Amino acid sequence: MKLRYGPTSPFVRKVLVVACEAGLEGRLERIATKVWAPESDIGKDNPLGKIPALILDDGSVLYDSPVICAYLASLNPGAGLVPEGKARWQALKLEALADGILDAAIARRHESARAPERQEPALVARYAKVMARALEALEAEAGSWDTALTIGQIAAGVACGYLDFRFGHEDWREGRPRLAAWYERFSQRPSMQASVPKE
Ligand SMILES: N[C@@H](CCC(=O)N[C@@H](CS)C(=O)NCC(=O)O)C(=O)O
Repeated sequence: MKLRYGPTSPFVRKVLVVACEAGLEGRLERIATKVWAPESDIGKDNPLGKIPALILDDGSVLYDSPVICAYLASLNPGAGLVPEGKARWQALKLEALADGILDAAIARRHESARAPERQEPALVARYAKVMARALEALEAEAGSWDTALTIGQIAAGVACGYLDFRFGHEDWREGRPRLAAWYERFSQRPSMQASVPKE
């Protein structure tokens, strides 16, 4: 399998952590991809022009990251990353929540990077509010995460890692002691240590 990859993308990182936790990392060949380069060919694999995209051995392509993660998890169901029954929907919902933090954080960075006269402060404030609210939702359940590892926790850990990487000037840990303590442990996992984002 080939992964259209970038070293700073949190969605790619989520896929890498899932692959590692499922014991599949050795089966992923990374293809470095610059999505923002005008000459980028990512569109031939993902019409949405985004990474990650996973090229399977039969040449077919999977995107976006929740689909790729579910696929990788299905190759090793014993790892339980996408559990069965009621726990499945809790795990997938948690993944959606954490991915939503990333969507808002990335949109906020793009908005903040515009020339000051072209920025929409109301939009930046809205993204910041979404991030804060979603972090509160993570804090509310982080105390129960030290049991079985799921795709939801992986996504939550990747979101926390992205905030450290791109929003280090804002302390997401402040007032969120359970999430902070959980992330302290989670970020030590070999899968997380092996995928720390690099500029
Ligand atoms: N929902 C997508 C989001 C992927 C995404 O936004 N990837 C970013 C890199 S972190 C990207 O490729 N952006 C290029 C663009 O938006 O055109 C997923 O989960 O895979």
